[in-house]
Amino acid sequence: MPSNRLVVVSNRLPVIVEQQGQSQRLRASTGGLVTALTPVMEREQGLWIGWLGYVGAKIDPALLKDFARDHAYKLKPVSLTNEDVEGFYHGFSNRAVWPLFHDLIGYCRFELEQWKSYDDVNRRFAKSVCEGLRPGDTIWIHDYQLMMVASHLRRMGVSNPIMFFLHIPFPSVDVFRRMPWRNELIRGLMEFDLLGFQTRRDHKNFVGCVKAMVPDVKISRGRGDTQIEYGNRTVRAGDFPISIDFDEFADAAASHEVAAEAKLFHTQFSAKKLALGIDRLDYTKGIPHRFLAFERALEKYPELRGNLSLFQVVVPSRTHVQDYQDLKGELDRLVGRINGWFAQTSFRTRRWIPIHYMYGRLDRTQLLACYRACDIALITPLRDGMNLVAKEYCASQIDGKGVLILSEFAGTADQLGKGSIIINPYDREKSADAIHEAYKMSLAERRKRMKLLRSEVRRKDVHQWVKWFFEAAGYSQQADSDRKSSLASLKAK
Ligand code: GDG
Repeated sequence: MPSNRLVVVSNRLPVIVEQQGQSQRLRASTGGLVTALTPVMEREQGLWIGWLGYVGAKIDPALLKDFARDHAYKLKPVSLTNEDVEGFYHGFSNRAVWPLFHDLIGYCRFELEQWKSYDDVNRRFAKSVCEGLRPGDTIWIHDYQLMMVASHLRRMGVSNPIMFFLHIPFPSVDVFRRMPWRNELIRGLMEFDLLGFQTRRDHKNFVGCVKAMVPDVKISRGRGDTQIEYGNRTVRAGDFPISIDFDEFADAAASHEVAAEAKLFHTQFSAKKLALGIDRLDYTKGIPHRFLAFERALEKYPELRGNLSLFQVVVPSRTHVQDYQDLKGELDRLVGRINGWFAQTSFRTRRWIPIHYMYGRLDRTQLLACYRACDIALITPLRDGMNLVAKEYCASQIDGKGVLILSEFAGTADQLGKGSIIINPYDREKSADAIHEAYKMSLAERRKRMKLLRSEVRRKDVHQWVKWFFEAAGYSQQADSDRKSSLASLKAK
């Protein structure tokens, strides 16, 4: 075991428990954080602490043992009650922090009981970290559900290095001030040693909030990071845009299996070209705005009718929350209206359907096939920390023919602004023009742009992200030779 063990803490563990009659099975889950951290945890043989995602029956300990053997790192579940899930998760995390940090103040509900539940669950996560913590361990806490964990750890006497990475945006001081417990939160964040944000803007917003709300701090800018002297400690903040495993996506997209699926996929549509949208069901992703822009493009540019379809996958998410149920209803209505209208006006191209809408989840081969087969990707969130789908689309475009339309409010736009067509998702007219521009773009121009995009994603992949973050944290990763020998000894056991 490495002496400087990495302890990752996130709301959810990277697995889903499947109940099969009396027995249980662990399946690796998907999503931004898991995709990014799994290779790191395997390499570091770390410990991952989090919630299993369900209330009730306990997990079979043998399953956790098997997991550690097969994956070279360990899982430690934190249990939550129904009240915790309601107050901490559906409540404060998803009805206060999530909309506020995405600048969507109208969706915020601030409830004292939910804040108390959030703080209490954060304390219990901290307690779970403390049990079995070793002096050399480095703790890395992830995301907006766990912003108070460091302050509880410090109260419990933990002096180990504690790092934090925020996967969603950090709002400006004017927005953050709306939070009734803003002082508690900002001071809670000041108990981390290093805070990582997705973009420069998020990093600057955080520093702006500290300046405005925390008295007696001394702030100085270092090379790329900010140092904040706070009491007898120095807190550092920086920006580290998260990424994907480029080679893994590119290699998998080139496989025979994906190529065959991509070919089959395209033949199922009568349209010459396909635009793709893939999002979790979330009001931050701007899906209704996208549908309206697509509708406007079809109205304004008749040549698109019969020739371009939008394939939109919406992955069910937070379905307990009323705002998400409302969004689902709105999407159903919009698709029905747009498809119904164009079926009436395009009698001769009846086989053509403007929006193919799937409410569900694709398996990995299907996901990669979509990335390969679709001529245009519409990544148009109202606000997004980063958006890994944009990077995955580029990595999977091994023929280099696709066009990326990207919202200026996605964190990815900082890096991929050059090769993509940048839009403001609130501007329906210009978004419609962008769809038309992407549709008629020459092959040479598409190839030139996609080459640029792919080289940017390749250069700054997830391994680079981890390296930058660890360098800033002063955490030394296991050397490759140590890693291979310990993996070999693990497998031999
Ligand atoms: C948060 C932040 C930030 C999606 N549909 C399917 C599927 N996915 C996978 C994608 C991708 C992941 O889920 C989605 O990642 P995003 O980054 O786009 O979005 P969030 O889930 O909101 O993630 C975000 C991220 O954290 C990382 O820091 O970028 O801004 O909000 O990996 O591939 N996977 C499969 N089928 C699907 O239908 N198999």
